[in-house]
Amino acid sequence: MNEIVSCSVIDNIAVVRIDNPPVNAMDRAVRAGLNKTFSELKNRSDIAAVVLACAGRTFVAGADIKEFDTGIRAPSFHEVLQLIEDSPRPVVAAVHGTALGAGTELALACHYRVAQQDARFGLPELSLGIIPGAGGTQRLPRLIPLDRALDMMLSGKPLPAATARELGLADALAAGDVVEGAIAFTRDLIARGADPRRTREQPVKNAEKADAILQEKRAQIAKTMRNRKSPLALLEAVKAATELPFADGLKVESEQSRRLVQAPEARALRHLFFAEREVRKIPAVSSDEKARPVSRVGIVGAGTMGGGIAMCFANANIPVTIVDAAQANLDRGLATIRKNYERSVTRGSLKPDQFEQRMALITPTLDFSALASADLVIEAVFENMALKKDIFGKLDGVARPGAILGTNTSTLDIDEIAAVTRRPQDVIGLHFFSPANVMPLLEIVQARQTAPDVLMTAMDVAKQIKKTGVVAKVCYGFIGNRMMDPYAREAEHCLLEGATPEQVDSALEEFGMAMGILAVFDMAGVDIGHLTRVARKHLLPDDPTFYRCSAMLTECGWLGQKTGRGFYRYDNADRKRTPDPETVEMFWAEGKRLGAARRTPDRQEIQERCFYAMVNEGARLLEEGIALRASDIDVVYTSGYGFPRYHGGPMFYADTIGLKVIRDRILEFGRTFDRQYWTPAPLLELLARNESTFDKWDASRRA
Ligand code: T1G
Repeated sequence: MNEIVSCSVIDNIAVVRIDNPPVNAMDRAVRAGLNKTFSELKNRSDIAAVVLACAGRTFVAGADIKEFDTGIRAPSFHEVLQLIEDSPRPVVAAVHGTALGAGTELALACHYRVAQQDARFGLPELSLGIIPGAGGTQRLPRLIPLDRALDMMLSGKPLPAATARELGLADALAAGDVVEGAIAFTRDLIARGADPRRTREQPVKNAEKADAILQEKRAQIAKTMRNRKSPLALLEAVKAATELPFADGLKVESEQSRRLVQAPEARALRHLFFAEREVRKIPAVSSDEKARPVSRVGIVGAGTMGGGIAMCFANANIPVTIVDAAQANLDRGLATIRKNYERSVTRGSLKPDQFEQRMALITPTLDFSALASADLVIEAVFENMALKKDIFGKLDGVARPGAILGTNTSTLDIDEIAAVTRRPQDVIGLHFFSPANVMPLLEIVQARQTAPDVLMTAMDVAKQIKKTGVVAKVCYGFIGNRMMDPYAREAEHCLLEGATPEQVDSALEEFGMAMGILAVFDMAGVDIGHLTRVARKHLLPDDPTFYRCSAMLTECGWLGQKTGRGFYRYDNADRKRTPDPETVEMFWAEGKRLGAARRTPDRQEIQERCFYAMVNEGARLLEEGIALRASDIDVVYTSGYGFPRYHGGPMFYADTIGLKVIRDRILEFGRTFDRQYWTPAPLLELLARNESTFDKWDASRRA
């Protein structure tokens, strides 16, 4: 077993190496090892300088996030970083991979930094609901301009090495091995008699503009990071850097960090960090299962979804053949793809040569047999079972043996689709979310006969195309849409009782949802949901108020943005929603006719009815085995449905409210509304009675 922190000497240069796989997280063992090593080095007169490097794939990628819940034991970050910064001889950081969080802070405490050309520096702590807690808020603005330092910490976006070099965060770039590059750089320092250059002794760059810069960032936070505490705490710490001596500024940073680390926002974001890695672990698939290679992909259907899915693969440098029955559809589909890429080029997120390279990877054709060489074919045609069955029947004859056949259906029974083929073991659901080239969520739906290696291949493909793949079993709506049903049912029912669409949506948006569900329906088309309910009317509750508002709007042809009115009016070119008194009156009159009690529910009740109905359905999904874990449901909702990450997802949020509170409130709603909707799911009842949580339920199944 390698030493976690080792030291070797080359000539008169000490090379300190951290080796703590998988990402060299700066846990207690690393901190203790650095403490011991640098305590010894400071007394070694034979050492003229030190290079600090990491083994493996990356320089330190942060603190050990698991330690936040167990407590950061001595030696502290500050103790270790101060010891390094106080080193009597120059210390040079050799940075490769992704130096994130404490990794960048460790590099900042060194006197010089040499970066591999493809290395990146980052301070993503805000994505965990905390702020850099190892001096980053105090040292970074002493090396790079204040506004750039704030942008880096507020966005959490990694800084490429070349930019770091331009800004003064890195002193040199290494084209080859970064340790060799750092040693050469260090030799030159020694030859020049260079002293340690302590970051803490540098002045904050353009501190004179601090007030104006902080003011601008405060306004930016108010607009783009509402309801969050960590961004404002970050500004406080950086403000201290511009006004106070280093040691005092460090105290402000530590105080702000302490307040945040156990706050609900940070706990929720830490939960999601691990949940988004847990989703890849599929108990039914043994780790020695081998994924099938996927190097060529076929898409059936050149509509919005088919085109967006094709872009996902082209973006991952995977050739994709897109088939449609009509040339006009292919032309329109390719034109849309081209327009999407052109927009990215205009925005600067895509280079022109990349645009052409990606377009060249997409081959449109009317010839269905062109799919014969694909390793994976994804059907993305209209939501019609007969059409999908026809396509899978044809695919069965055309696709090569071993090819995986995916369907992008969001509502139809995948077992039924698989049954028309002679290879049901190769059939799987791949439910993308519109716009498919943007939304990170991919529901991977395991049909009854889907083979384990097909499931594993789908998870690998998800990672290849940078999607968050979550496994679901077959049921109506899988995980996301199934839980959307009761959530939106309550939103619409509030309208029959006297609430307005604006009251309902603003209650949901004040909770933190990216968009109120009624505005979402107007954007997607009110008729879309209505038609799926008409198609499965025989499965729906016998309740005339059930989604009655969507039905009325569809009957009137008021389908939302595409017709200029739906739950709201959209009279302006910017498609901004405005209240529509006529539809509100129509809903209220219908509610009266159907006997819905006139109640005008307040913000808290709207939130409780919508979210508790969602959570209750989530508990049912867990009981039925449709979702593997409660944390998987949280990933679905924060990746694909605009659920605020700082609440951790519906199931984590339910745990913070308390399952007993939710169960009791559901029973109260059962006494006020239709009991068929307000019966606590057995799992919710059980956990509430045992004063347990969904998180503990997950843990019990991992054990
Ligand atoms: N702590 C603990 N475990 C971590 C970890 C971390 N910082 N980073 C990764 N892991 C685990 C991860 O759970 C997974 O485990 C395995 O490593 C591979 O990760 C004081 C307070 C570095 C870009 O936010 O962004 O420093 O599932 O699957 O896709 O101011 O990991 O295999 O058991 O993600 O190649 C700041 C978090 C911390 C960086 C690599 N740092 N990590 O991505 O692999 S706060 C971060 C990442 C901080 C200081 C503050 C990514 C990665 P398992 P992976 P990857």
